[in-house]
Amino acid sequence: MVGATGLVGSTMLSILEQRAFPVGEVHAVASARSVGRTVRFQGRDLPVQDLESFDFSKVQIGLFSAGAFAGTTHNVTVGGAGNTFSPVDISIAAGDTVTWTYAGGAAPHNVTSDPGAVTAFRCANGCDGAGGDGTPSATGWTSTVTFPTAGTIAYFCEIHGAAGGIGMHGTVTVTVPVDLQSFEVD
Ligand SMILES: [Cu+2]
Repeated sequence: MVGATGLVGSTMLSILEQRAFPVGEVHAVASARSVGRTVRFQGRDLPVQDLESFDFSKVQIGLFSAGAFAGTTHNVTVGGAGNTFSPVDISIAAGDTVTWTYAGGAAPHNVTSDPGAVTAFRCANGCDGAGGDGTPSATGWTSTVTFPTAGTIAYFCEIHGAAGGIGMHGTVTVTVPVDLQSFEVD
């Protein structure tokens, strides 16, 4: 059971218990930050094992609750060297977040997703529709967006760029974690 300490993972374990699913051995697997915890199953405390080092060759059935993993934060510098984003293109895993930081200066900047983006945003001093204001600002700002869905999201600064990769622009490529895509058992 991968994601065993999350709400979905623990519920899946409860259902296996209730239905008396025939299992020889259950392994509770989660991200490294959950190692040291235990998960209760059929009256026993299962130690949580680290996903990174877990040997899947010893299991016959794998159940995944990938949403149980908290995302990683990726940083993009805004306007660090001219009217650019750095790095221009980043690849992240679904559920990760991107934080854009502008130190402030002469030029106002913001980040706006291209029309039709799978995850839409318009951010500077916070994000529109989320208690903030995405209007380009020359005063230093930091904004964070979470990307739950796989896809490529192009974005731009409304002052120095435009949709379609013009001028001051960047992309966020969101993929499902490779570890989960490639999992298979004998
Ligand atoms: Cu700009």
